[in-house]
Amino acid sequence: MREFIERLRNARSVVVLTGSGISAESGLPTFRGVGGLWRTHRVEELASPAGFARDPELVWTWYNERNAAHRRAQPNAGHHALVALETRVPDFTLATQNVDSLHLRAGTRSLLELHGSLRVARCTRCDHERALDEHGLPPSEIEHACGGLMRPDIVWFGEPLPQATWRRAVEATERAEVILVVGTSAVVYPAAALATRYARDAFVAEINPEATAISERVGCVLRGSAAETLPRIVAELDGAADTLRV
Ligand code: BV8
Repeated sequence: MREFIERLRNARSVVVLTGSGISAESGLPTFRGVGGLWRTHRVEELASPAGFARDPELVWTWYNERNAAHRRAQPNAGHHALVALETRVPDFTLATQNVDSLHLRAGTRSLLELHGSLRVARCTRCDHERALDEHGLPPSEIEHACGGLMRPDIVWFGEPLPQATWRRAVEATERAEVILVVGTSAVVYPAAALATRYARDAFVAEINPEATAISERVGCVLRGSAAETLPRIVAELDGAADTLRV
């Protein structure tokens, strides 16, 4: 832990990669939590072009429920600690896999939403976009006038990440001296590669109450929750915290 704090204190370039675990303490279920199921459906099936083509209404029911939960949720101390960290690091980038907009609402400025967000629906045919409010998209509006279907503006399994966003994430990672991985099981690619393949000679630390697919490969594992651990890291940076347990 001490080495991590020292490296973070002296780092010019820092990348933080977050997953759904950072929003757990905002009351949002993690992506594979509850056995990776929503009702009787596997989340990987619903979050795919084939799942949407098979039953667009079912997929919108799932996303409308998640979208409403996102709007009810508040950013937690972990999201706010990353906003504080951003003010202390000259070259800071937060790459999130989450589509819940909580980093944006917390005030993170240098944010890359690798998998998009639920703020917008987009037509599969003409790319017409419309903003989504807390009610999401009613079934009657799934069919667009052009004959296409309105879909959530997010990245599904089997779809490429937005090129420019991904490129910026890789470039930030390749120049980073410290990479902090928070609240992800690190099984989804290419996002997880930011903490391994693209991490070059960065010092990688992980915050997670459980072991993940990359725990054996990182320089420092902080077994704990995001909402507890991140504020203590910022306090330690400011020289205020007592020594952090490993
Ligand atoms: C693509 C949006 C190619 C939708 C999501 C190798 C290389 C490239 C691709 C692949 C590859 N191997 C496999 C693939 C295919 C696939 C993939 O990775 N599959 C996995 C399942 C094996 N990848 C893709 O399909 C990607 N596309 O590669 O395209 C291509 C290229 C060119 C042309 C055509 C195609 C697209 C992947 C994006 C999918 N969309 N989200 C939606 O949200 O509905 S991914 C989804 O998973 C979410 O974004 C989620 O954030 C993300 C990662 O999951 P986690 O966040 O980690 O959630 P999980 O529940 O797993 O873990 C939560 C963690 O939090 C746990 O560790 C837990 O312990 C921890 N935790 C709990 N409480 C707390 C906590 N941590 C801290 N504090 C707490 N309190």
